[in-house]
Amino acid sequence: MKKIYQRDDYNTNQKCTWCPGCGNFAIWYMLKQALFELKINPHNVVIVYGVGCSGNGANFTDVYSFHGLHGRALPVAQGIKLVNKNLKVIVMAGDGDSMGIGIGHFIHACRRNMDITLIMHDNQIYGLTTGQLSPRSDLGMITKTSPTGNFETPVNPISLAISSGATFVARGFSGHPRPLKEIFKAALIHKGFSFVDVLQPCVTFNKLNTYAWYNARAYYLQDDSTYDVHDFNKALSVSFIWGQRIPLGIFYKNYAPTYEDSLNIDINVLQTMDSSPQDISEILKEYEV
Ligand SMILES: Cc1ncc(C[n+]2csc(CCOP(=O)(O)OP(=O)(O)O)c2C)c(N)n1
Ligand code: SF4
Ligand SMILES: [Mg+2]
Repeated sequence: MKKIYQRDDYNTNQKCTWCPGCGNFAIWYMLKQALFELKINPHNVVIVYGVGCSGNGANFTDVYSFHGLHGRALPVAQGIKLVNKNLKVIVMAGDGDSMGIGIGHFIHACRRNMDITLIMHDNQIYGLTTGQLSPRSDLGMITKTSPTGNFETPVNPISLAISSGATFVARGFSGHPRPLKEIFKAALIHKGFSFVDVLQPCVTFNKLNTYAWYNARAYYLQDDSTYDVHDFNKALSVSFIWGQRIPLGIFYKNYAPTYEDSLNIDINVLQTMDSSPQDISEILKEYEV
């Protein structure tokens, strides 16, 4: 008999270790809720995690999981998707992971357009390593590694994603869980690479970008009925708004063929390739001097 999945089927029996009040809770809860509402069952989902506080979600979420290296979750996810076209492949990674060490992978994932969703836990700081500057930290921010205030221009993930060719680009806020869930659902059903930048307060180490700070600035692009998500130039221009006002919602959406569809190879061949250790001694002999 076909199993009917319930909300709790997406949970393991492990207790969450995030600090009380952390914005990660809403991201975790709303992603599970979005999957449940879309009837994407746990056994059809793979989440690849980077190393960071967000990565600890691997312990609490009962879907197929791969806890990758810091900055390397996207390439792992792409490999999984390439040979398992029918799985829903999601990446959960921090702002340090995605915009620092992994920024090269981010740009290539955007332009490659594989059918993967990247959810970036954007707390504008390195949380797991206890509060160092991240490439997303605002100018002037005082952290352990910027005692006189940050003087490096922050990376703008939205404009980078749009200009690098991502076909779905959105921003949510973990202080607004219901709209966040709708954004997740739109990202998950999008065919192609979808990127969701989630503003996620780190209540322990980021005392600047708090729930109140975001709440005072956030507004939704979709509140303007004339906003056209297919307008590339408009999306790029609003992506630069940050400061007194912070736009949320879907910035840009478009259709382009996915990498895996364009590649047009028989995936069954890849799945049956012999991956056991091979004897390469004969090949190595060719390089002997
Ligand atoms: C290759 C590598 N470099 C550095 C580290 C140390 N490290 C672990 S998590 C982290 C940053 C975490 O920040 P972020 O990605 O924003 O995640 P958060 O903890 O804020 O969710 C770093 C530098 C590592 N684990 N591996
Ligand atoms: S350190 Fe920050 S990001 Fe990490 S669990 Fe605590 S509040 Fe959340
Ligand atoms: Mg972070």
